[in-house]
Amino acid sequence: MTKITYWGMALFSFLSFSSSASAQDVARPTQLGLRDAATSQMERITWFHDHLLMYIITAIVIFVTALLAWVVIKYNAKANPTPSKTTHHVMLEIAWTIIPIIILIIIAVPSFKMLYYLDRVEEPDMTLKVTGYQWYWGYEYQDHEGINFLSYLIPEEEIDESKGQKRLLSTDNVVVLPIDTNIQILVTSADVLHAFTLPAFGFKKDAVPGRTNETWVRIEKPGTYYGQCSEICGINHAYMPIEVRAVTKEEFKEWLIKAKEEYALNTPQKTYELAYIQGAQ
Ligand SMILES: [Cu+2]
Repeated sequence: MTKITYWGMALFSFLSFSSSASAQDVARPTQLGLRDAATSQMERITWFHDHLLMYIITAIVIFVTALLAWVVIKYNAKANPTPSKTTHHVMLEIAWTIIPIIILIIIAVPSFKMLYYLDRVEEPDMTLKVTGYQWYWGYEYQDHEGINFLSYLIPEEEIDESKGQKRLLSTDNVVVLPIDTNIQILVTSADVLHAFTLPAFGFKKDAVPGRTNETWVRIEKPGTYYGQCSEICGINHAYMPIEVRAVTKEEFKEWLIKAKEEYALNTPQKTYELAYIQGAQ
């Protein structure tokens, strides 16, 4: 095989691999960079990292490396036997104070804008309450007659790959959410600290007992997305994954009808943390 065909095939397999991975959010072997964004939040985070920070840090690294090389070559004891006695240089001191300040302002302005954007949404279309337990997640659809269920990891020996299930990531009860909807997400815990994390959605929120943390998402692409608890919470910390299926609004309505029957016997989960916070306000 010629070299050109080999590289052509490698490129082709890379391109087809990366495009097929967007429907299912799983980390890829040898992956570089962030996961494919599924929400407007993650798109902004990706832009901030890939198109702003990356250019700035690359320029700084090249500049500092070149400066060091220049000093090593030009001012070593052999090349420069009688060193200069200069200790102050006003212009240089002003420059190395002002330039870093300008760089920090260039980073800070879009960074703060994004933090406020990610923080909360004024009028959410629906609310999902997430509760962390040792070691599973509880979900409550507060606007949909309180549909609620618990979600456990599917054990490795029961994983059915023909159904697209993934080892250590698939759960028995999947969270279903509609796309193009502003979804408020309330995160709390019933026992110890957990963290609710979904890389493709661009959020990671601590689940704190007795406290309700808030975030929101607007999912743009239908698909299955996976996340994991991201706060060491005990022996089964690695075995409480999050599986979210994003569907169209019509499919979500259909799912609600089924879910109401399926989870009808579930009693409401402990909501005292939320009641406490609301009562205190
Ligand atoms: Cu946990």
